[in-house]
Amino acid sequence: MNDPTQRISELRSEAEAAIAEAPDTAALEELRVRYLGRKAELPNLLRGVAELPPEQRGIVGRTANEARKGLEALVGDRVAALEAAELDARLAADRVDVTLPGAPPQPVGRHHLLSSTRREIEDVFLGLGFSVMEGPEVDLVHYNFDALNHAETHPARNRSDTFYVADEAVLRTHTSPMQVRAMELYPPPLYIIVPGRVYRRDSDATHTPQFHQVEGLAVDEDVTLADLKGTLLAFARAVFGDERDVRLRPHFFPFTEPSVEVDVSCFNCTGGFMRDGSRCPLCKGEGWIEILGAGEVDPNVFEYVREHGYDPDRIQGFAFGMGIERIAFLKHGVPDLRMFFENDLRFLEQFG
Ligand code: 2U9
Repeated sequence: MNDPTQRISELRSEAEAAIAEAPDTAALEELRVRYLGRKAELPNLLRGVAELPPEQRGIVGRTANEARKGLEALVGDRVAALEAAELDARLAADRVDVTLPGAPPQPVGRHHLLSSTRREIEDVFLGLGFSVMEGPEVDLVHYNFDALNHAETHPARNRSDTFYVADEAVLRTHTSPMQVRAMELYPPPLYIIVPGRVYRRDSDATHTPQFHQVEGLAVDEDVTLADLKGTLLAFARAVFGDERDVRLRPHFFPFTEPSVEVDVSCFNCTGGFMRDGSRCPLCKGEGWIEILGAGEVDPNVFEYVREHGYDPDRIQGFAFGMGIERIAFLKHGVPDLRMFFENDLRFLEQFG
């Protein structure tokens, strides 16, 4: 019969060569099963030692045992070496240099110029003690026109000027309906501003069918036109610069009496003229720029909310309204109102 010790040394050399060459721990595990596993030849030989002739048992048993132990040790060493190499490779690949500067900030969005202007206006009036309220964009004719003292014949009531969604409901043409609602909700004193989207059937270079307003309302026992002027002067200086002045010109609005248009002194020139003596293109040589409308709240408006604590013989107030587009347009020199709504990034990215 063939010599088992011969076969054992063949197996041992074959296994040693394969183990030394194993590329990774998975391959090594396969080799371990192939040479040392339950069904492998070497362990089988060991198990069959008892059936060998007695003179062979000692030498075959010893050789096989040595081979098994040697291979097991070899596999163990190789596993440790491969694991160390794999760890080194992972560490090299994952290496982070903590002394490098952090990742540069990713570009994030910014506020639209109309949003940042609205917030800027809100901040000014919050600082003056006003609260900010918002209202519905679809409102009743009662709140949009009737309660704001618009005559039955007022042209803004026409379907050619205003978007009606039903006989008695419109897309609000100003944010004023919310001021009436606010008076129904809260008794005087009331100091609020109402920013929001409004709608008018108008479309050209200086009018868009949807635009934004901030309207203000202050009602107390003794708020006068002088308080209105002081409030709007503080606003004009906060938005257009400390050097500004304001002037009031008589005007007409259905909901205020007296009514005024408010101008701010031009921030592009001196008295209407540029340094080189030419006429200022912004104020057209006037020295003043119209920024908003205002007035003392008409007592007729208070009659609609008298039962909520607004007795026109006891209280009075001022109101004002401005277009956010107009404020942004003047402050930043935007050449065309439509640019606010075209969503051209070349325009939008210049702000915020
Ligand atoms: C109540 C009473 C009075 C709000 C006012 C104006 C004058 C005004 C325009 C400015 C430019 C509209 O956006 S615009 O076209 N607004 O001139 N708004 S007084 O008066 C009110 C509001 C609510 C209860």
